[in-house]
Amino acid sequence: MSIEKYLDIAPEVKEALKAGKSVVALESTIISHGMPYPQNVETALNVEKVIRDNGAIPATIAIIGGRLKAGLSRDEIEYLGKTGVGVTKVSRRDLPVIVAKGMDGATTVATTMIIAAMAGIKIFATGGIGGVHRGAQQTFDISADLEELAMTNVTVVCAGAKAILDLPLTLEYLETKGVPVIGYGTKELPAFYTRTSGLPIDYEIDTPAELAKTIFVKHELGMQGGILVTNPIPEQYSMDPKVINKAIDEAIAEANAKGIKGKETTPFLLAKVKEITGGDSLDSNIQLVYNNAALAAKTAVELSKM
Ligand code: PSU
Ligand code: MN
Repeated sequence: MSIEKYLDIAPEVKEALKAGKSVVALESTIISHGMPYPQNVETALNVEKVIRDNGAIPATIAIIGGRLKAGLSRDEIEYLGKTGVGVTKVSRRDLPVIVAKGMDGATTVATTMIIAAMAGIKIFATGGIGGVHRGAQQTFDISADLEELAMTNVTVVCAGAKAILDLPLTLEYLETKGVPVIGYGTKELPAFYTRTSGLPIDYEIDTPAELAKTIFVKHELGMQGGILVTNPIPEQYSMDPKVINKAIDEAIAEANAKGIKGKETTPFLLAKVKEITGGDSLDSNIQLVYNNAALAAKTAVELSKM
């Protein structure tokens, strides 16, 4: 069986891959569940442009009518953004069911990595990853994104993780799973809305060429699994840590009071934080995605030279 039985690679993406040119994958849960309409669609289209401006071809990933898609049309992006949480959020465990049923799905970091790897795309840019939730000692709520980073050969460029998660435990988990965590221009884990969580990470890399070399070496060594690149939000868009941490604490208290669980937790917290900060957090969120897309594209360009 050829994977094309299930996977549609957009012609432009296919051509770039065939020619050994640089391609950057993008996720779709960030469009449907991570941001409100119409900013989500606007951001999804702009982020593709940022990737082009930096010399690579974008491939936004989703599931449409049961087809795995690497590269979406404008209409498909518009549809996912407008439908929002009405589209199924698809992580690893959901993927085969949604395909078998011929349904639509927005792909999380985990599922975007799976489909990117099937298509032969090595780098993926997003905002924040899922991780170990606060209170996971009781709830066992650990995002499938972390397991995926342990096994699937795709480099994920993010702005760290939101403090809706237990960041120290998220780093411990990644260490156990053997996932290299790299700070781009920093030795401290960025906390999404702010440039640092104060938590040390082992490796700092300062150029796209050096990042590409690390990806290349890992591949040549035949080591399975991803690499997590954490790229701090640009200074001018970073938020006041007091403001954002208070909003996050309130959001978590409300989620607990309402008994929010499972796959609803992350989207609930994202929406609540945005509501409490009156949209400021959304602006920061959008800007850091552009910043990650630019870095992923530059790294993909360097990687294509190797
Ligand atoms: N964190 C964010 N923004 C997001 C997500 C996480 O700051 O949009 C989305 C991503 O798609 C991520 C998913 O893969 O939530 C994680 O969900 P869960 O915690 O249910 O695994
Ligand atoms: Mn979860």
